[in-house]
Amino acid sequence: MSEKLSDLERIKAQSRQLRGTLVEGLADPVTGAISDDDNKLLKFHGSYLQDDRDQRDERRRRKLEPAYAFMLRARLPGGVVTPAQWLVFDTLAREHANGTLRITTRQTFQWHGILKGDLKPAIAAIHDALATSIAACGDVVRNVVSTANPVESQGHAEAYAWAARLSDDLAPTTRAYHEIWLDGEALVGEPEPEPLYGRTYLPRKFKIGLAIPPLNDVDVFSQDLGLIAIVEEGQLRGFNVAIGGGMGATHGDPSTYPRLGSVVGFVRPEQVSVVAEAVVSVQRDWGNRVERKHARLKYTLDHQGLDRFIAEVERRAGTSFEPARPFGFDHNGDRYGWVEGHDGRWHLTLHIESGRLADVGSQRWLSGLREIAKVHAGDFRLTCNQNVIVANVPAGERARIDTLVAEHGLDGYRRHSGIRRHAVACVALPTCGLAMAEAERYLPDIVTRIEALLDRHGLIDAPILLRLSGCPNGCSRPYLGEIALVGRAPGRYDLRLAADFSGQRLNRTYRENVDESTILASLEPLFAAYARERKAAEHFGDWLLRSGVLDAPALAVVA
Ligand code: SRM
Ligand code: SF4
Repeated sequence: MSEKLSDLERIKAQSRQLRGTLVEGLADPVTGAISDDDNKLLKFHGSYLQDDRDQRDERRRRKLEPAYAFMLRARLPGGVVTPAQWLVFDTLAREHANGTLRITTRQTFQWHGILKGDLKPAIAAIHDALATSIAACGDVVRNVVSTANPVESQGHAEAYAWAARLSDDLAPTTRAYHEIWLDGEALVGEPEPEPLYGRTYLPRKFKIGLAIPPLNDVDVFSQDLGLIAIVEEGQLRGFNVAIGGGMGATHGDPSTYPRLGSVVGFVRPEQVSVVAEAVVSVQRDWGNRVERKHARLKYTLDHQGLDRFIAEVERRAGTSFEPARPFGFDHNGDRYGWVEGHDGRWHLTLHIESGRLADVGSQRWLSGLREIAKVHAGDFRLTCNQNVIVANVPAGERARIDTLVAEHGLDGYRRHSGIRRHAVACVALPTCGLAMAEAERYLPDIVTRIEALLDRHGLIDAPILLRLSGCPNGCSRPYLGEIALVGRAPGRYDLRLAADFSGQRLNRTYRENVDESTILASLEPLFAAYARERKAAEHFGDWLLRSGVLDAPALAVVA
């Protein structure tokens, strides 16, 4: 007897290419919500229903329905945003959402707190700005990420172009998005075919990221499909391909785990599209559609065997991988401040804590970037570390941008400690329905307390990667943090240590299910010893392994 498919497979199959009863549900004035089935389909359109968890108990007591609102996510390949788009997105944040713009760890924007009646105008506004939210969530190829500063050489610009092209090539083709959000003509008869995805799309989400060594700011080994650009003498020669990365896990279930992508070979630029499509299609056909917990590509590879998977990809692509080319990463963070591009234009990376652009006290980050967008003739780049680059600035415009940055309190990057500049936190409470503990809202406090310890040992400027996630799904890619906190329950986290500084080695659990005082008490002696014993330029994670604090070697990519 065959196993029962997951319920989502039924929902997708019956959805008429992602239509479901979304139109009817959105029009229902009795509730601020939509049905569970439609909510699952809505993800494919880049949105889903949440409720404000801070208000749950109070509203339950008052016998009110939860404080429902929608999260909306844009699809912005490579994180590139024009100033005109920025102004539209900013207006959307203030007029239809909760007054904030949230840069995600996949270099796009999320809006939170959109009421049901505002969702359609919000999506239409994104469309009018020549962007989209289709396939920003759901069992499809998501926003394709790429190194955020693709302007150091012609090769960098070409690599970014590949991110944009893959994003387009692998997007769903259903007209449902136009019908539901953009007043397109309603479907009559059978739904149109989806050549790549078919009726049931992929077994699970699928992520593609493109990195240009030595900068691994996209954490290329956490992607289902990672492309490592090989740029020689400024020219893009092709990509090393890494498959099967992923972060998500479930506490207490060893059949789920974070995994680094396996480097399987090199492809030339003209082979990239066909190979990417072959990887996606094999995962479509071989991925687990019974148990969603085991449906990501990483499990398909581990269950089917890497060699067998590669052979099938080569067969479908009609090409063979060449041996991987040498590459080296030295960093997976962002380079703050101004940097000059190959064409004489300048790029300013600003530190946006947890990616949340809001106006709070003297930190008027949302307004500041709006004012910059009004005068900026280049573009913006969102980064996978939740920061923003004001990109392509002529030398003569730098002073004007610097003034606006300072006026709005956006110049923290000049002053922040090493660990604060390298801290990433997922959204977690109050909007994330899966959060077990705080992350984004906890980051300022826990970093301040860790800074006090670092300062005591002369380490305030030491660059240390800190990642906070409110649950083991790992949206801040915590398994790649030199220090990471992974939420277990309110105020309790697993403390994980000893990833490297370039996203090529997973960390491991050092203390399980501990509170803040235990976290700080565990870190203090390690900082003291690191300050005493570290070699020149030795990173904290590497020292932790060399010193034997963590005895077994963590999983690492062999370059
Ligand atoms: Fe994530 C689910 C937020 C990047 C792994 N993630 C969620 C949801 C949608 C919760 C849900 O399903 O109910 C969160 C919405 C919270 C909210 O209120 O906004 C959420 N994920 C985020 C964002 C916004 C975190 C952030 O602080 O920036 C990131 C949005 C990315 C984007 O723009 O597309 C985000 N999520 C990631 C990453 C990092 C990455 O992709 O580089 C990961 C780990 C990499 C990976 O996928 O393996 C990640 N999110 C997950 C998972 C676990 C998937 C798994 O394989 O087990 C879930 C849960 C799920 O899919 O069932 C999840
Ligand atoms: Fe939510 Fe968990 Fe992702 Fe954080 S890691 S945003 S808590 S799903």
